[in-house]
Amino acid sequence: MPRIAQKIALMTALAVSAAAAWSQAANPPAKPMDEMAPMHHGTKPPGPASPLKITFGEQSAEFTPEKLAALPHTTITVYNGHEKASQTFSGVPLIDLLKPLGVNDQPRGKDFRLYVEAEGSDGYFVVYSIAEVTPFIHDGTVIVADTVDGKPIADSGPFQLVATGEKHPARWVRNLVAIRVQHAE
Ligand SMILES: Nc1nc2c(c(=O)[nH]1)N[C@H]1C(S)=C(S)[C@@H](COP(=O)(O)O)O[C@H]1N2
Ligand SMILES: [Mo]
Repeated sequence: MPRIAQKIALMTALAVSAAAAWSQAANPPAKPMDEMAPMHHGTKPPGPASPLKITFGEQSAEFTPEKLAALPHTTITVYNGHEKASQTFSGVPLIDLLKPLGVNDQPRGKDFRLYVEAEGSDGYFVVYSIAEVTPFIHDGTVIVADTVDGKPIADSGPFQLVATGEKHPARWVRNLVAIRVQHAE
């Protein structure tokens, strides 16, 4: 091989191995699922039971367990895909708590840009779209539950957000302390 061709071959080989090393560093091989940190769970220990605060713009309301218990309840029976068991929760439909703050329970047009953040005392929070929480649009039920199988929601209470139609209980926020209705930009 002429010297120039040898040089080009060597430089190409170096460049290829440098690129491989770079790609290895930038994209380390995926770890198996069970070695991954459970980043989807809250990090703080649950705080003391506090009232549930609901906000929509300037409007807000607070619910103690007694105040919520006095409102009309709905019962849903849901399958907990993690516990592999059916559970019956009773609680107040979320939309019934939002409506008095001015949230349209029959959304149209730009109303569909509203979404709900639901947060637990450990800081874990999830999002539901406004459409998902109103039976006017969605064939599902989202409640602020205060009992499960006829008993207060002990460790996960006093309130837990529970929804029908979920294959995993990831959006069932335990120790629910805040609901914020927000407008997507
Ligand atoms: N407050 C709070 N609620 C939460 C969580 C959390 O970390 N904090 N984790 C969620 C997730 S990801 C799941 S899978 C279930 C866990 O319920 P389990 O312990 O019965 O499986 O609760 C959900 N609700
Ligand atoms: Mo989860």
